Amino acid sequence: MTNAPRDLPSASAGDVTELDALVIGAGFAGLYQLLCLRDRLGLKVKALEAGGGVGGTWYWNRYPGARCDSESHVYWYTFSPELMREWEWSERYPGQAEIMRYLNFAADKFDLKRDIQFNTRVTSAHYDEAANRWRVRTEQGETYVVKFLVTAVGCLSTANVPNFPGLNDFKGDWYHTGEWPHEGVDFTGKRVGMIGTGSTGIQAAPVIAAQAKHLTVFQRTANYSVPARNVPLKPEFKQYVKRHAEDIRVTTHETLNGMGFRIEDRKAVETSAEEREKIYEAAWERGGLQFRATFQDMLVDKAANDTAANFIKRKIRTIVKDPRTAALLSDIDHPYAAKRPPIDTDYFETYNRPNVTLVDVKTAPIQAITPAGVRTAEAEYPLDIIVFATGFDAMTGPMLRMDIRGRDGLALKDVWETGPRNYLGLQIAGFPNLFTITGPGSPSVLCNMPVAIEQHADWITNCIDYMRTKGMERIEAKPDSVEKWVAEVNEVANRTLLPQAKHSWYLGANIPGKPSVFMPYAGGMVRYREICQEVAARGYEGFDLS
Ligand code: N01
Repeated sequence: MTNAPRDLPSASAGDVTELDALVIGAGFAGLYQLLCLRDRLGLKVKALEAGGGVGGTWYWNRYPGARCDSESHVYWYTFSPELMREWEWSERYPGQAEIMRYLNFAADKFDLKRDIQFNTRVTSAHYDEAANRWRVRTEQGETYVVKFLVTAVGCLSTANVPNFPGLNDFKGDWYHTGEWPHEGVDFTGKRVGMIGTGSTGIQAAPVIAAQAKHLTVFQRTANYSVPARNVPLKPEFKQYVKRHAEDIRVTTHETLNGMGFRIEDRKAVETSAEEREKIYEAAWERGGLQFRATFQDMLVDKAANDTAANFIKRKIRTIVKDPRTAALLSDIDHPYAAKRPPIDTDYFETYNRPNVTLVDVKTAPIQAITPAGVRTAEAEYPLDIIVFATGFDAMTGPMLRMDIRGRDGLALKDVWETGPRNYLGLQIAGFPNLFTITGPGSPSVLCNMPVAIEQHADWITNCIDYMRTKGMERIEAKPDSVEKWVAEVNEVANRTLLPQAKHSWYLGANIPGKPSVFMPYAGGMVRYREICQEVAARGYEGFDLS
């Protein structure tokens, strides 16, 4: 690393600070982008972060049971062999607290915190065409004037609390999992209600149930889940990871979703029922997202997918003892993995506890939060604590909650009124010099995130470096490149079963009024990386450079 500039002063209300570049966010993406621009390019750059520390998603999502579903040996930065040698994960899947330790370790190792301003939420970013600068304002009233603006705001950072009438009158306490109190929540002796059975609810329920007097889970859409089979890592495996860190990195660049395992070449529909059962059984025992990789036709052929779906439904009915609860949990309306597939520790087993009740809010929806608890169309459930595991305004939400305006005052919320529109998921026409990391239109949430993040941050860094070398000041996606890319994103999604999960946040369907558009690029990380490389090699084809 070279060219680290001097310490930058921190700004206060009314201050105007001029920089080469500004990064919004200090999670996995923001930290690495800051490092690239500061230490590789020697730019005058800062990151602004709404949280009180680094971590992004992991800073906010401290709910009980919060753990990553990528295995730890692929859930880290790979840009620094030294960092890979120095860090050692303790479990198969890293938990929230350990990920926070890791990100702090990385931030300290590369001395990043001195260029991050914490507790600083960006409210607006307006492009001034005459000056070719972005004017970025914060909640505290500071202004940053910068040439390049990079959003590293995460895909799942805008908490969705459904607009139930009466929430303000609830006499107990309520929390959204994505904005969990740092001091934790004591469930001892409490009647807890949890709304939502996505990845979060599925992780939280067993941990809450173990402590609470009673847990009532309000389920609208039943969900698949496969055991994670988390374990402490053995010393031999830790040694293996150290010795093979580079090979593992290469593998994550060769696999469809940036994971450490490959999708099997066989087809479920061409495998005998007996053989399939053995394969699924072995995958169930091994645990984790690898279940999805057992057959190559699982996400493209409904008949193939049905074989996996039926296997999991049978498992649920075997595990859950009460037949009515088992029926509700296994009445799943979408193909397996068409929604983000959760992995769990004792989720279905939790329903065998005497202190856990499942309430179906599909047939009898939640009508209101009352002072005493939750009222559905059928009954009222008295509660001391309500946990909203109700997800996020995903992918576009974090961008649209800032007032972003491009050339001629063009508002991003208008450009994206019918769904996100960009080129390569990296740039929006009409918004020069604004880069977005792992937003819509890129593999992002369909990929192991650190892999997607490093690819984006490296591409952006190389692009800015190229512009500097060529003496160029401005880069902007061409409108026709955006048209073609949006069509490509739709087309590749439609070749899969993914758009068939109608309630999925991939489609924005969880937010009332949000346009129903499949947001991430489903063509796979390998193909996406190639496209981005080709575009760069052809002098940033599809962009206007001036
Ligand atoms: O959110 P979700 P999440 N009334 O949107 C329900 C990542 N993640 O926080 O399906 C009643 O998936 C909603 O019901 P329905 C991962 O990418 C990763 O769980 O809309 N219910 C659903 O059950 C994941 O996909 C990890 O019918 C309502 C739930 O709330 C993403 O984050 C761990 C409702 C929301 O599920 C989001 O997961 C955790 C209403 N009005 C999260 N509104 C790991 O790495 C919503 N729901 C392991």
